Amino acid sequence: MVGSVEKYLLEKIESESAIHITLIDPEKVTPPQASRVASKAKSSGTSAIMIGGSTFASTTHLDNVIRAVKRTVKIPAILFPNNVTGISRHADAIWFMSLLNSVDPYFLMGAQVLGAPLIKKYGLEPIPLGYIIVGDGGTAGVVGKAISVPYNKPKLAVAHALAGQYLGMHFIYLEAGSGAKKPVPPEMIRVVKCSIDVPLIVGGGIKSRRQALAAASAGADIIVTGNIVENTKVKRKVSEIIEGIRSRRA
Ligand code: 1GP
Repeated sequence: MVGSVEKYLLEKIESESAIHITLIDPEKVTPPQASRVASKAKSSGTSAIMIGGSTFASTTHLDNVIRAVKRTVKIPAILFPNNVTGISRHADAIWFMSLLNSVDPYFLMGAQVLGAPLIKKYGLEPIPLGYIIVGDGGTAGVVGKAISVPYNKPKLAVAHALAGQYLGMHFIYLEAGSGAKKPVPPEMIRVVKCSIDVPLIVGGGIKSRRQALAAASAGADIIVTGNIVENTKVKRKVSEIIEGIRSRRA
């Protein structure tokens, strides 16, 4: 079963080879700031807005941030939940994700069981996602109790990604952690991409045109950036990343 947001993402990937999604951490913005970021990111060519953060807990604020984003841009708003508190009725879809290398069953299936009835009640589109923490892993790795896949073990990343695909996940996400000093290495992206048949998302620490180009050239279908929109030069930074992604096709 493929919903309308997932269909939109797949069609965009098909027509553009690789796309960009902007991540907004609700903990770091007011609703008007989120609205400004979404508007600038959209005009720079981002394909969707993801909303979530590793340590976020206020559903009221989350609701307000998403409503502000939805009032401003027409591209999909997709939840990127760290927990059941990351669910809002105002979004278009939710990455229904399992942290595949967590040692805590809560992040593998516990939070999902608690959140599923709410997703049904709100009519949110769930998009099944296998989430894999690699390298440093940052706050997401600590909060999610992940045994991170080292950058020099790409075959381990492949094993996790394949397991996710075989369990039925529609997308695989290699996460270096927000603000990671070193983004996911192109070699790891390449071997994972060559082994799976579902779209590959890559994020964490991508800050430049060159890094975006390297990730897209290695096979990332979706590149997520969050940190770069946390300064005042949103439009310029997002445009630069998207130029990098697009120059892969040039
Ligand atoms: C984090 O992959 C995302 O979950 C984005 O990372 O904030 O480093 O861009 P950055």
